Amino acid sequence: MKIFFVTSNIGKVKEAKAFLEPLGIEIEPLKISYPEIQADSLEDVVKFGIEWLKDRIPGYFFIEDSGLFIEALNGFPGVYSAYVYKTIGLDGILKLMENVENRKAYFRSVIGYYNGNVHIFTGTVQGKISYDKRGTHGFGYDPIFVPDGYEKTFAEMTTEEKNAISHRGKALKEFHRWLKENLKY
Ligand code: ITT
Ligand code: NA
Repeated sequence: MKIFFVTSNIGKVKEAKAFLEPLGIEIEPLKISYPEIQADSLEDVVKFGIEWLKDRIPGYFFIEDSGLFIEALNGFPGVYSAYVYKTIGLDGILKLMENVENRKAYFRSVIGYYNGNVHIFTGTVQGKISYDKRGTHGFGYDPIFVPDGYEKTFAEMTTEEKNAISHRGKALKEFHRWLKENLKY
């Protein structure tokens, strides 16, 4: 089967393909920008995005909204992660975290799939903000995020290594389990 993944982020596409294509699900990226509302939750952003997109996409599709939540910053950048990444960036976050001992943070991913109805799948990974940028793989905040149980940042991991433990990998796993049960492909 083939499903559309509506996103402007090629890093997300790479991860979704690496995860789903070996399982027989073909991903067709679609770069259509949709309004991302200022909401309190990633779920609301996804649900609003689907409502806007559903009559504009010729087939089943999914979108994904994700964010980095830093404990010492009361969950910032959270739902503002994309905007913060483009503005103050990794250096800005490291600066805010200077002399902060509590490095705890988590990533969260919310996938919304539309097939006539909306289905939501989520994943979380706990970790820590590093003291400097490390690694060249991945995208976004990967060079400053060290998942619990590891010394490496996400940017020092291969796509497969990251997918095995990441927020997006977990959401994709739930999504795949649902597809398998419901579509019998
Ligand atoms: P879309 O078109 O799919 O919305 P986007 O890059 O705008 O792509 P989001 O709205 O979900 O993505 O914003 C999430 C922000 O968090 C964005 O700056 C990403 O770079 C970052 N991010 C999301 N997942 C990440 C991951 O796995 N590793 C590092 N940074 C991540
Ligand atoms: Na976005």
